[in-house]
Amino acid sequence: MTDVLCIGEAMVLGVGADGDRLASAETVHLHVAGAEANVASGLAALGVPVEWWSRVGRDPFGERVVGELARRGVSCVDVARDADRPTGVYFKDSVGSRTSVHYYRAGSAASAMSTRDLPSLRLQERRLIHVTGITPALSPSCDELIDDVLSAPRSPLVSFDVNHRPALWPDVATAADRLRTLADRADLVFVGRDEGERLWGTSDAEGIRALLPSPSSVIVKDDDIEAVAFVRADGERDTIHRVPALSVRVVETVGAGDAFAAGYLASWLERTDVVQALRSGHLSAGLALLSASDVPTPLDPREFDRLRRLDDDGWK
Ligand code: KDG
Repeated sequence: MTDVLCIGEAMVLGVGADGDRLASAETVHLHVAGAEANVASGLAALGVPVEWWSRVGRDPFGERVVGELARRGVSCVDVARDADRPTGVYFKDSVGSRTSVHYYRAGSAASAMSTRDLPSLRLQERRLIHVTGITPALSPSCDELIDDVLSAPRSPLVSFDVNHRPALWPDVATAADRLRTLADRADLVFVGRDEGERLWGTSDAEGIRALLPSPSSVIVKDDDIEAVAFVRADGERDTIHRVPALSVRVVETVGAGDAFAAGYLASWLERTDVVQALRSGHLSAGLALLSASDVPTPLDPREFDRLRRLDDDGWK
């Protein structure tokens, strides 16, 4: 049993070869992606023992998802196989620097995740559970599952990445209300300034923190500019930490947020200071930006450790 459990749908991802548009590509490369599985992969790459749980179809794509995640070092021991529903699929289509996302996941095996699955997940025996705002949008039973995970009496801490995916919600107002309620029940929240603007009409880091007052940590990301962490120890006021992002030659942006969460959480589990955790987040996100798939280009863990420990001058 691992200390960390990531719960959420993973899919097979298709991308046109050589950046070709899907409308005309003759070759499509297949990868495995899904926000929570991406975080699990990022954690495993940094040496953190981690399990991923979801439901997949009893089909070749389900096999591919589980096989690929296991190859990345993620434990998939209890993943449920569903003979009646397929594994979800999605495609990314890149046109210049813009990427559009096309989902084929309605009615997928993962959309049948429910509170009936909870007993087998042994939440109380974990140190950290990671979930995202994608799962509650997949189906009412998925929403109920995440609600229960966030309401469980806490010995495990729960981290929640807001991950607003407009295509999965009926409208912004529904998403705004639900995602704020769920996020405010987590212990640690990741949210982008752009999401704050879209959902709650504020892109200001302090304003977003004010809307999510309960979590002990709220990390507000501002793309390639910086990340700000609001961290509160019991009963105390927030301490605020800001770390600038790295500038890299971007290949593709999808998955960078998950990589950031993985980097941050890996450091946080080691109880490093907050600045180092933010730097780990940026490093991991930077490596994901260099990759056309949704997960970071691997880096030797010792080199990763050296980079995140650089002093302020070295970091800039
Ligand atoms: O954060 C990246 C994810 O969005 C991607 O891997 C696919 O899980 C996914 C989703 O629902 O968009």
